[in-house]
Amino acid sequence: MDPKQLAKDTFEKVVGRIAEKAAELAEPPVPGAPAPEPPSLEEPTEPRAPLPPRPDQVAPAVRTATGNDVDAEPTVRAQRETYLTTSTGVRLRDTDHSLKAGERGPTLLQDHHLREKITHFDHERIPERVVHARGAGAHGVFVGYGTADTVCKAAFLQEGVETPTFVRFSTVLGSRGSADTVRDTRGFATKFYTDEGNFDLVGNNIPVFFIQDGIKFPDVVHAGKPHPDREIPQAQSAHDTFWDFVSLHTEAQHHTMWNMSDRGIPRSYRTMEGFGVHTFRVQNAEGETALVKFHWKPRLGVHSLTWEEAQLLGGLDPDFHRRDLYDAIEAGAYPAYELGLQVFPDNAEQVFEGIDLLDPTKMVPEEMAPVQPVGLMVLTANPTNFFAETEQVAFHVGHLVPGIDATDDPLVQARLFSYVDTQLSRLGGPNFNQIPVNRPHTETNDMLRDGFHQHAVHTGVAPYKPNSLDGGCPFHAGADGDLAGVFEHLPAKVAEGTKVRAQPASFDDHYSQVRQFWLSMSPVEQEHIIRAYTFELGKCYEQTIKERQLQCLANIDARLCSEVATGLGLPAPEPTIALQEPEPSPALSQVGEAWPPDGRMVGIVVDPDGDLTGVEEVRLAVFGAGMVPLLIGPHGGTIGGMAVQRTFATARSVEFDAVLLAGAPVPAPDALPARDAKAGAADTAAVDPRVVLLVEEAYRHCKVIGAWGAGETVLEAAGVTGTPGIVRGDGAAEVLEQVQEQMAYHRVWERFAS
Ligand code: HDE
Repeated sequence: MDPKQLAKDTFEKVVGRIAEKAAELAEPPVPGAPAPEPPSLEEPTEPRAPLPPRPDQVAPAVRTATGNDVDAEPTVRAQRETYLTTSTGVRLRDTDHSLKAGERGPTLLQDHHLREKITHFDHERIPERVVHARGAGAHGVFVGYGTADTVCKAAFLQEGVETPTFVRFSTVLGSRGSADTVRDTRGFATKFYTDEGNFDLVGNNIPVFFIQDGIKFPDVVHAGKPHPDREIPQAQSAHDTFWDFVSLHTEAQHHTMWNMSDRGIPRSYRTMEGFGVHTFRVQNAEGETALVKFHWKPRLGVHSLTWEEAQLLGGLDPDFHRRDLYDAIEAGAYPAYELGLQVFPDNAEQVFEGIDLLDPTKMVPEEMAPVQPVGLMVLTANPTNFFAETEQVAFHVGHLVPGIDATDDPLVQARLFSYVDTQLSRLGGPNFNQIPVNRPHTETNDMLRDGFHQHAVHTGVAPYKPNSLDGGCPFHAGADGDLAGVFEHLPAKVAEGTKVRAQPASFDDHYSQVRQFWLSMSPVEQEHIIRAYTFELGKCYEQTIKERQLQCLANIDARLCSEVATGLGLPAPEPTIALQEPEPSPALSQVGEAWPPDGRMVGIVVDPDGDLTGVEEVRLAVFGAGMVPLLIGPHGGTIGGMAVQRTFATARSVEFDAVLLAGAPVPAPDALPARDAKAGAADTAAVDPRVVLLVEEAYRHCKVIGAWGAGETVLEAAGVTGTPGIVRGDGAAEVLEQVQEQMAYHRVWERFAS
């Protein structure tokens, strides 16, 4: 069947099932909807059972520590008792006063409840991930198309097989509390709970990496993290140690170029590609092997923020990407990604068309090896508890299933060691695979015993092999001749050689693909890259580092180098290598294609005295088109019976993909500069100045703006008349239709100054 049709059918099948559940809801699922039972104003006097998870949430499946299926709802693990107890289930009468020797006397050591409460609190934090500390997770389902059968026998890729998944998106450099929209690489890690055991695809949103050998990972991370003396800057690459390293260690230049491009500031986790980066070896049912690279293609296309949006969001909504992911799922706009494979022959050299497949600083352009779709993942539910799921999920590149194996890429080889090692200290012992979110959905029999937080209650006496006391169990899988579902490393010839600390000569080319990326960008994207380098290097203190990086840019492209040099006030050096002229790869550019509007955020400015019928009409139409309407009014509560999601005080243009103007609201009572800095010229303005600012910014950030009736006067007040991406019309429906058409291109690209 045609892959496009397969993708459509799969998406509709999964989403249709959820839609049936959502139909049971009384209200459309606007993000931020109140809990099913509103809290009482007074402190409650009667106990009631804890509320169930919200409709958009699920918890990990209920499995025993050894992977056995338990026929129970995930809430069975939640606390149910309505009266306060100790952690050992003893009911308590008072948790507000410690036990003292007299009302004014000293606290007694005997007070177990006090000590239990405080001790547990003291240990609530675990070490954050050394990289990728900041993340957001979601549950999903993956459906195989069966198209991978010719190269890979993994069961989860077979046609129609549904596999539960858990995904964690992350930034790399920042601490747990850092902002989401910083310029950085993003992690895209997926755990597939397959029928053959867990498969983890622990990838990034950039197809190449900074280093070719895992032994350099601590170096690149130390360089990117805050300076060790003052611990600044947080979650940024715009500082001396980062540029010091990448300008000396020039194999990092390719990844750095991707970081400086719009890929470094994604609009949303929903509009991000994912890449397995390394080449993997796969095997089909006939035993034939091939080399592959994994790709995730977002259904909504690749889309990024502008740098100004990213910076504003860092202050206005540091949780922007998290919120966007949760809100989209809550609103029923389920993020979806197609899994694809680039397939290469498994030849002895492990080279494809001159590209060394073991060098993780190189990619294979899609024009040379098309990405072949093999399945679709839809993210269907938010986690119920951040810590239990998103924080405790433990990925590992070594979690492989039959038919998929790692290659000798020296980066993945080091990763195979690192992930277990880091979980040991992060999750406090070796039993982290027993944590609910990590438990496989297959039964385990691993002979691993004891250790901190052992949840399994093993029977038998012989967790060793060979044994006779437990009847020789567990038997080696396949001992009965049935090799189905048995994992074996795939046979691969190892080149004979001497023990060396060295790398192949093919790893020495650090620039040709960087230049190819640069040449593949549209003029707008090239402008963004020039500005990004100029900003980042402009934040460095050391002149030498800037000069050294300019030398690297000269080895990529003369114009790029000279424009950045001008911004830095430095001379542009000549290249030290002969520049190659690679074929551009159009697939690398984000500009030019049209994408479905699903889940895009549409801000609707409402004037209480304006066209409320039009607002109601357009709100439902936005929902109907799979987008999320957010009403922006002069005050909270409701207007014309419709809930207001944002006020002029709380809204900022950066969170919307398009803005609709349903009226021209006069300055609201709180449009006072002393209360809201955005309300600059309130005393003289005819329209609330915060609405004018919203429109000015939406215009500057090249978003589509639609207006009808009195709304058109706001366009005039903001001075944004008659240019591309401004839609005017007689009524709401007509305007929305055109707005939606233009939103398909993500931005009004023509509006960017060339
Ligand atoms: Fe990771 N990486 N990494 N990495 N990585 C970790 O594991 C490491 C690399 C990636 O959401 C750590 O559990 C080494 C490439 C993601 O939980 C740690 C090397 C790619 C995540 C670790 C690499 C990644 C991590 C930190 C060089 C893209 C977040 C906490 C050999 C293909 C997973 C943890 C999550 C996390 C080590 C390079 C992706 C320390 C040694 C290349 C998405 O084990």
